[in-house]
Amino acid sequence: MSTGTDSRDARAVPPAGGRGSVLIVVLWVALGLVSLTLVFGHSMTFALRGADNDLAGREAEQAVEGAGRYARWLLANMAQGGQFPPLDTYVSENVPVGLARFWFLGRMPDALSSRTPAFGLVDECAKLNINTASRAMLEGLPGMTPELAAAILDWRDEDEQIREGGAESETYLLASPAYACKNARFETPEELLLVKGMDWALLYGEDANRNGVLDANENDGDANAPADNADGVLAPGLIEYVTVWSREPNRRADGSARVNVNQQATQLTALLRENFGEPRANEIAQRLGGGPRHDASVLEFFVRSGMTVPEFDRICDAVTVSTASFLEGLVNVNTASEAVLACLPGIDATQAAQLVAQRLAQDEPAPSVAWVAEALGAEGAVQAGPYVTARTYQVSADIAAVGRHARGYRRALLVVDFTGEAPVVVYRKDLNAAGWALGPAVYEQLALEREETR
Ligand SMILES: [Ca+2]
Ligand SMILES: [Ca+2]
Ligand SMILES: [Ca+2]
Ligand SMILES: [Ca+2]
Repeated sequence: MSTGTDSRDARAVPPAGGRGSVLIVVLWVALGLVSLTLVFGHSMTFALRGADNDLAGREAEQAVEGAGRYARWLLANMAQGGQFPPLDTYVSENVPVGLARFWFLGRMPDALSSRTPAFGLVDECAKLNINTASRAMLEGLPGMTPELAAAILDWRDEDEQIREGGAESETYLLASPAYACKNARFETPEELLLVKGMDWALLYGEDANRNGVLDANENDGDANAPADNADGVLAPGLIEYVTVWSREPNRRADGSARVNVNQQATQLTALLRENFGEPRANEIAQRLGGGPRHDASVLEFFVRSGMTVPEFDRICDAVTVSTASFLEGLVNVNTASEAVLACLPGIDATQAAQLVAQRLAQDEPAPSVAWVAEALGAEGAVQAGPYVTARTYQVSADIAAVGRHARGYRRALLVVDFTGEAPVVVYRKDLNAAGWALGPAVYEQLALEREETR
C-alpha cells in the first residue's frame, strides 16, 4: 500500500527540476515556431516580391509589344510619302501601358557628350547602307580602315576574288571554327562581326549599352567595362552609323508612276506646265536645253533646271531618273548626322557641318533634297545627288520598358519597314543584356517609386 501511496505522491508532485524542463521545452518549441513563422514569413515576402518582379517583367514584355504596335501605328498615320515623323509630334517617354511604361530610346545626332538619352524613333535612312556603299564611302566612316572597307566589299560581292586589303573564303576557312565568305548582302549590321578586321570594340565603341549617350561606366577608363578613354566624349562604334535596311519605293506617295526625266520628255513638259503654267514651264524647258537628258539623280536634274527650291519641292514626288522599282541605300539629308553626310561624294566635313546647321534652322523637314544644293554648290550637288534622299521608309524603335512598381526592366530593338501597304517589323533584337539604358534621371525616379512600394 505504502508503495502505492508513494508512487501516487510521486506522480502528483513531480520534481521541481522536471517542471522547469517542460517549461523550457515549451519555450523552445514556441521559439522554434516563432522562428519558423519568421522564416516562412520572410521567404513568403521574398516569394511574393519574386512573383511581383516576375509579373512586372511580364508586364514590361507586354509593354514592349505594345510599343511596337504603337510605332507601327505612328508610321502608318504620320509617315506617308516617306516623311520621318518629327520627334515633337508624338509621345516617346514614360508612355503608360496598363501598369507598365515604355520609352523609345532615340538619338540626337552629334550629341556625343550628353549624359541624358534622347527619346524618339530612329531613322535607319539617316545611316550609311553597308550593302550599297562604295569603298570610298565606307572609308569615310569614323574608325574605318581601308582593309576593313575592302573586307566588307569582299564579304558582300558574289565572287571569291580578294581585292587589295580584302578577304574572301580563303581567309575565313583558316578561322576556328572555319566558315565561308558570305558573298551576299548583309542581313543585319551585327553580321559585320564575321568580317575580317572587325571586332566588338570597333562595332560598339565606348557605347556598351547602345543608348547613344555617355554612361558613367563608359567614361571611367578601365575601372568598369567597357574600356574607354575617359575624355568626356562618347566614341560610338560603327553600328551607330550603318544600316542594311534603307530602301524606298520609286513611285509617287499615292502609288502612281513617276516621270522619268531622262526618258519621258513629253510627260516632263506636261508635268512642268501643269505645276508652273506655260510661260514658266517654257523657261525651265529652255534652261534644260533640248535633246536627251542624262541626269544621274533628281538633284542633278534640279541643278540643271534652274528651278527654285520651292518649285522643285512641288514636283519632287513626281520625278525620277531610275527605272528600278526600289532605290536602295539613299541617305536622308534631313536626318543624317555630320559623320554620315561626310562619307558621301561631294560633301566634305565642313559642308556636312554646314548642312546640319542649315537643317536645324529650318522650321520643318524639307520635302525634297533641293535645299542641299545651296550649301554644296552645283558641282557638289551633282556628285552627292545619286546618294541622297529626303525620304524615310525604315525606322527603328529601340524600346525600353518597366512593369508595375517600376520593376522588371526589358528592352528590345525593332526595325519597322513601311514601304508596303502596312508597316511591318523586319528585325527584332533582344537588348536586355545591354543593361540599363535610360540614363541617371529616369533611374533615380524609378528607384524612388520602387522605394515607395516596398
Ligand atoms: Ca566575295
Ligand atoms: Ca551609353
Ligand atoms: Ca569603362
Ligand atoms: Ca571617350
